[in-house]
Amino acid sequence: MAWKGIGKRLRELFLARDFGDEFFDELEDAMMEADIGVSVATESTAALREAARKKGIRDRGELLGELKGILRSFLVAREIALAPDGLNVLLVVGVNGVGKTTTIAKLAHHFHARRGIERILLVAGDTFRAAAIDQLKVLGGRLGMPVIAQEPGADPGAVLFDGIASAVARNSQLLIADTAGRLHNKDALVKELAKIDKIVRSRVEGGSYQKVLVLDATTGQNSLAQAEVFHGAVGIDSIVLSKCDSTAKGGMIVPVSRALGVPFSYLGLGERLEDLEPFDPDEYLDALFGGR
Ligand SMILES: Nc1nc2c(ncn2[C@@H]2O[C@H](COP(=O)(O)OP(=O)(O)OP(=O)(O)O)[C@@H](O)[C@H]2O)c(=O)[nH]1
Ligand SMILES: [Mg+2]
Repeated sequence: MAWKGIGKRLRELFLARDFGDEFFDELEDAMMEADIGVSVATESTAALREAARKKGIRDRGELLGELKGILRSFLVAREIALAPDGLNVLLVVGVNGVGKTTTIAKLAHHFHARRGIERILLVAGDTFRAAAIDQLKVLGGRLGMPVIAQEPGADPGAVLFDGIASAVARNSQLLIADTAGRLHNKDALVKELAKIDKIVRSRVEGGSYQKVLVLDATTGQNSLAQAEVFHGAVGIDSIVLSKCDSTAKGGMIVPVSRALGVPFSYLGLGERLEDLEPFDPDEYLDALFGGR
């Protein structure tokens, strides 16, 4: 993880000898600058100030530990769990360009290489662009996994329907489906997702059905608005944050986690199949604050 910009400023801040008003104001500023958002920055600074006063904290290590503890309480982290029997379906959603298709390939690789899942099938539910279908086919070829697809412009609900039937026929353990991130407008996107969701729900028996939202770390605080739209439309079970290898500040994990209460499961750290890591909240806070 290479969160830029905040570690240095916060480290310098925590070198201060005097934890007065100026320190707390600057801390709040630094957190906002790191994309933590106004409400979490304000609230956690106030809680820290109160804790420092009550406990008489004068040591910067202790103060930093206290702040990490406050932020840690907002974070939800959990890897995606699969049912041992039956078909598990992951529907991957998110706005265009965030890294959905790349993340699908990384997830498929993760479940195969690290979690011992043998029979994985990919479904090209983004029928909006021909290139999206081709991209998934290429990735499927590289992974040695079947890809169920129809023609561009096909009804994504029908593609999912076929995909699930095919997965059941092949006794697949895991199906990962792509979806379009861009439609004519937001309402069309939400409507289509709701329709796909209904079809998948009615077809999944046993196993599990989970919706995975991909957010792009470089999007910053706007991620929260995106997450709320998707969570409101279909309900999100798990989040993957892509492009954490970029110059992103990374702070948005805190307000998104807190607002949705949905776990962050993995971080995307590059474009290769192996570039996916489980989200570790303590490691994340250490990286965000530049360690102790
Ligand atoms: N550096 C970096 N680049 C990434 C990562 N994940 C995805 N990308 C790149 O981001 C771009 C978009 O990725 P896609 O997977 O095509 O994104 P998408 O959400 O499927 O896009 P649409 O299908 O157009 O909605 C590609 O150039 C990817 O290689 C990541 O973790 N790190
Ligand atoms: Mg795509």
